[in-house]
Amino acid sequence: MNELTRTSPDVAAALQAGGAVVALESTVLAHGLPRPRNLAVGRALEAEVRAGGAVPATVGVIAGVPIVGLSDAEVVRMATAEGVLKLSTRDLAVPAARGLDGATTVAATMFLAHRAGVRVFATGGIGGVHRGGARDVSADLTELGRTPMVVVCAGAKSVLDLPATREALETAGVLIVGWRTDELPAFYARESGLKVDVRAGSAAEVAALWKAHEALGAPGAILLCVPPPTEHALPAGEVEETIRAALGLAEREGVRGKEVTPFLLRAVAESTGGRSLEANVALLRNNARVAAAVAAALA
Ligand code: PSU
Ligand code: MN
Repeated sequence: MNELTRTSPDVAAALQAGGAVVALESTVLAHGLPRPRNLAVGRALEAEVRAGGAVPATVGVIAGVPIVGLSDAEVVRMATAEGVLKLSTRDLAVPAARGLDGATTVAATMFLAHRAGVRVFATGGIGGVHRGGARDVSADLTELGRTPMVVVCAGAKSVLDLPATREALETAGVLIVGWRTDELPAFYARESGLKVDVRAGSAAEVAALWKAHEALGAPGAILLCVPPPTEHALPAGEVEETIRAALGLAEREGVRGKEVTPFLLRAVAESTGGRSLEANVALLRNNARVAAAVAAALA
């Protein structure tokens, strides 16, 4: 790492010892989940990683310093402060130059965590190709194509164009691995009708894939897609209906750019009476558990 960024002492020590470390993002805390639930979830994700025998490294920018391994006080700040920026990789210079706080998306989290030496990262759903004619494509796809890490997710967020996102992942050179499934999960729902590239049945299998990927010097990520837990997953048909309504609302209100994803997640949570929020939290926790197991298998 360079002098602009900081790795917390416990994360640095774990990496030094070749131990298991799991990166976590902060945009989901600052912008993806409602307050005050967001803070509880941030802490719960770290606890899941620890329970799985790995060290959590939540990533974010505090007063201009990108940090891999936020302290609890810094996680609180991400979850409660006003005006926390939403940062993709291209944005990192802005808070760094101006001393501002910012939450890192999948892309920026990968960029920082990889440079710190972290190999496994857990999130909820990655960004991707949005529906409609705006040609809104998340920079998560670009980063996934160039940064070698195991990224654990529940697929791409259901609000996206999933077939187009799947194609874009292929073009970017991202291997899509299904965790005990042949079907790409669809974030809130377990089914998408789309296939993964390869199935893995255990953390050891994922670790073997990763080791081969690394030994080959392959540039991009391995995207490990874990279906949301059955008890909280929403039926695919219901998800589709609520998303169409949310997209119509976004269109009418003229929502654009980086506001789109948080807006849609909020709208879907409202129209499902909070059930989509429970699915989101359950899949985040589940992904943290799976990521810890993968990190432990790699350590
Ligand atoms: N997963 C969640 N909730 C979220 C996100 C992921 O369960 O809010 C965030 C991630 O940080 C991801 C971002 O990188 O949404 C994508 O935003 P955009 O579509 O604007 O690129
Ligand atoms: Mn976008």
